[in-house]
Amino acid sequence: MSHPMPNGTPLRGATLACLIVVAALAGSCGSDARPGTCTGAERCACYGNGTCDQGLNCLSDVCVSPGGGTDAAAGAGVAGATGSGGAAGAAGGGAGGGGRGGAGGAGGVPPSLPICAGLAPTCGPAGDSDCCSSSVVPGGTFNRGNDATTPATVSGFRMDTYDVTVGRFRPFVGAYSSGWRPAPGQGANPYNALDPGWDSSWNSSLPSDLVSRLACNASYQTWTTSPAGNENKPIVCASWYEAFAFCIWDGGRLPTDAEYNFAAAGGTEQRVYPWSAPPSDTTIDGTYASYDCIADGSAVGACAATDLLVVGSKPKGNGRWGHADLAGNVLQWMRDWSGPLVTPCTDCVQLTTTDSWRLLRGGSFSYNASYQTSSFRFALYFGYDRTGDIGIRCVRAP
Ligand SMILES: [Ca+2]
Repeated sequence: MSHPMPNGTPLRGATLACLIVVAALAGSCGSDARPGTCTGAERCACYGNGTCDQGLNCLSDVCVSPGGGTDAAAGAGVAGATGSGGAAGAAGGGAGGGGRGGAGGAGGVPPSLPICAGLAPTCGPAGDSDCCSSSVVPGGTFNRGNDATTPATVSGFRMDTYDVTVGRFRPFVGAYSSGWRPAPGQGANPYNALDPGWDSSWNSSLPSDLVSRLACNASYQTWTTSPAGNENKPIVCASWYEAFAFCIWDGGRLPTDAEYNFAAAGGTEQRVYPWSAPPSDTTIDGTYASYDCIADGSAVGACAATDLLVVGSKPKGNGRWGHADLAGNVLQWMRDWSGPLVTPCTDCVQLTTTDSWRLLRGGSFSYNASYQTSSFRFALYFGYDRTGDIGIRCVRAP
């Protein structure tokens, strides 16, 4: 598989200052609200034994609704509370076909956790883990690219454990095909006041024939019109717009370059690879990640669809906070444009571009070891934005 070379735009001085938004996270559940009043929308903490009230499920230590109906109601309720629901919100709730459709209503604050409603826990090396699990990445200050000249501070966030699977993408395709679209402003980074979130002008870049677009590469595409053998593989061939739309529909957003770098580097540990222990250790082989097209046991560079593995196949290569496949298997779209690093950086994101290159991170099954480091950044020119080794990973409120 070939790609244009990573964008070589050199670093340059600060052009954009980032602001910190000290915003109360919507729906946080005060301790006095427990027990007995958690509806699934407040992100109440689970009890110490991993249980919740009222039939809610404990997902990543937070109580969430097990069903779509409750979440749809919760999403509508939050939208109403903000006073900014509207026609698009009605469209989101009506077309979404369940909780996440409701969550997508305009003006509403999406639930902060992915909810695998109706999806069996089939991910991970044993095929029994929640495909929508996520874990908190605590905030901190670290050096982007393991370079002391480019520090950044990120606030705590939650990142999905796995790349978005075909099975997880399937209900999104259903909602999308029924007309669901992101509402303006959704998916904004709550910590960055400059991030406007979804731009309504981007709707024109969401194709009406999404399903046919997902067949972008006869060898590597993973989407199937009905569930076949790929449900636990990463969805590939989605454009940046579709990736962002999915994350919004799922109650999250795309990660910033700094956030993904932070997670892959183990924050202040400044790991060379996501699994490096000690952090300076440069060990990489096929037990840590799918790269160099060796995952199927072939010779280096003998690329085949069998190198694109189900998510979480290499737990030995998990990152500091349990995230799978932060390097290798598929690349992931970042929220940022490529170009100069934003400096200084506090919850920063590159929101402007002069060359229309979008940023990706994470290496892929086809790239060699040097592309799997936590420092590696990659970019694609818009218009060349669907490949068989680009996937999706979402982040969300902690
Ligand atoms: Ca191979």
